[in-house]
Amino acid sequence: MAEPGFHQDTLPWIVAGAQWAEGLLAQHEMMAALHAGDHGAASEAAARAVERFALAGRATVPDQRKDGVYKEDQIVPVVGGGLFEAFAARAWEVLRAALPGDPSLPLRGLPATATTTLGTYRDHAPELMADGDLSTFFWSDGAPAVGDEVRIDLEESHEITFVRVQMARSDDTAGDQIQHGVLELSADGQSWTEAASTDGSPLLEVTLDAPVATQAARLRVTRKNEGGKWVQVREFALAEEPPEA
Ligand SMILES: [Ca+2]
Repeated sequence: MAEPGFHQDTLPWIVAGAQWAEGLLAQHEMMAALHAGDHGAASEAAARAVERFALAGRATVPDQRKDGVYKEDQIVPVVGGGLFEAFAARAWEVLRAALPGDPSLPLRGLPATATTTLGTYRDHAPELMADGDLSTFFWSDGAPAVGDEVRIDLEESHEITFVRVQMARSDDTAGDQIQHGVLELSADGQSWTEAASTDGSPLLEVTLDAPVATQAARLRVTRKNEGGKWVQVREFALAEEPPEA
């Protein structure tokens, strides 16, 4: 393409597409190694896939704002129309079946039911917050009001030490999310104790000092979103142990 401006404008998507491809190829190697019974090679390939997917998930597209202010690195380049995420999620489940303790596996929260006071946009149903799949997400059909919440109820009470809420489309780029909220835990689903609050990041991760008997958790809106942003939640997970670093 003999058009330098076009190349420059599309470069973030070209680079992200290449990183996705490298990650998916590493997952392919991972599955081939599992098939051959070589767990060491599978684990090594899985770690490489995690690295490439993390690179592909970075915000590398600049944003020319309505106010005319140009900002670098504001938007995650979306490539593959969600198919790459779907393939990656399925490949991780193949690894989980063979090597459930592999550190590259995405954290899977304790079995839970997800609900919300918010309306649902299209088929982005609340249960997609707790299906262990980062490629699926709940999406509200409007901006949240003060007091709205997303909530999960565990199938049974657990002593938990770790909570992770993954909002918007990536862990490191703000988007549709609860901008101002408190994370609350409950032993009985009735009375609540504050455990943390949001800091503007789409990723809310909390490691508790000591295990807390928990039946339910919710992220409750305390102030309106700026810009009338809606809410996306890819996963809302509780775990007894934090994932390995
Ligand atoms: Ca999900």
